[in-house]
Amino acid sequence: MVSRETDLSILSEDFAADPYRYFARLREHTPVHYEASIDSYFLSRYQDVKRVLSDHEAFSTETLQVRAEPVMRGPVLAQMTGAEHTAKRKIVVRGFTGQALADQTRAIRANAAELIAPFLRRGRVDLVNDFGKPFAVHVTLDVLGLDRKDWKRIAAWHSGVAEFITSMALTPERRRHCLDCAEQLEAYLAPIIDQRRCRPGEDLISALCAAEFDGIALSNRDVTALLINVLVAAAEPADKTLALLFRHLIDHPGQLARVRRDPALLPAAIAETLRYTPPVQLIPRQAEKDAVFTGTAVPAGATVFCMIGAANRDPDAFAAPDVFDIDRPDLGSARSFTAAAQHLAFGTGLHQCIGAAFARAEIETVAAMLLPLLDDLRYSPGFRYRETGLYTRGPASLSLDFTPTKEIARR
Ligand code: 2IO
Repeated sequence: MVSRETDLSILSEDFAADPYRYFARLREHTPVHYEASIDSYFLSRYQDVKRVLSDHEAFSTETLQVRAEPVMRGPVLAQMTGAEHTAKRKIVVRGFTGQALADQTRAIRANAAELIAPFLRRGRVDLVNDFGKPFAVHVTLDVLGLDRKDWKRIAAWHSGVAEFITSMALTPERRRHCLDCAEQLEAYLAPIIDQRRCRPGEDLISALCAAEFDGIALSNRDVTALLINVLVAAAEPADKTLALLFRHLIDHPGQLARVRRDPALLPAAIAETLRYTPPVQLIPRQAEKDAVFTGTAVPAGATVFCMIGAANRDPDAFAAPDVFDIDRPDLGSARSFTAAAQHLAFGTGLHQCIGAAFARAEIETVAAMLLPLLDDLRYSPGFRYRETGLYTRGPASLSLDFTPTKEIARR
């Protein structure tokens, strides 16, 4: 199979405008697509992506040393293996399950109510920029026990960190900017970490400070890296997922009507949104030894990108993959937020997303709150839908008009 000769570049403007147009071609003709300018291989078939993510020995997360560590100011969970990974992952999981998750659900509701209120009478909201982005950051700050009044500064730093992780090529100026953001975020967190060590609370920062690995407390560097890791991972994909869910439901009025009538269908609608348009489109790995995929060799040491969007549309894994269908039997929505998920939006294997249950609770809670408030949902006149991003991808904006429900009009 010829894999190096192709006129398609994943780094081109055409691809960025609508990657979904190219996924079938990639899967069929160049399932191992080599991108020379960044010396990386892109895998688009479901089975190949699944294999790379499942075999963490043959395909390591070594890539994160250059892609994440400089802005995380230390090692992130996905970089770790063995006993260290198990122990530290457990600590973070505890911060996102059980009582912690119940408290977070309350914070999700409070933030959603507060942030949507100013838009209700107007009958118009940009679900990404007016609501989704501040909502995602507010919720994350509550989870970490950080002060919401600092959200704009933190959001700006977090964007710089996310840009570093998700860029294919950075100019020296952008690189400097991203590293600056990371340094400022680290400096902001340092006194807070010290303070939680002295006076612990119920938040995740205190839990990380109190935790031990091998009988030794986590260092400030470790705590900082895990905090920035959680901040980026929780905030970056959330507004995208929410906006994509609303987009698909508006485009499928029958399914929207059913979800309105029966909010118990929301988890299936969210899972199908994640399959159909995963907000995290790429997951990088490093081949630890020579590998072969459908006849194409990938050398040891190579960077391999798993194309989650393409894998989730593979007809070998999902029937009629290009149709948005909350009833699809092959989705198994009950397990779509667990290790048994068939879609790959949360990755799979050892490093599968630790925040999947939290993400579900967050999007389900906010969607269940918003839908009854926003009647007769439609795109604002003249609105042009546009998605951006190669690594993480979502709507640039989603301007919606709605009829305020009678109850709101009376307020
Ligand atoms: C933050 C890409 C937003 C993660 C990453 C360095 C590690 C890991 C992911 C997701 C989403 C981010 N990778 N979250 O793909 O923690």
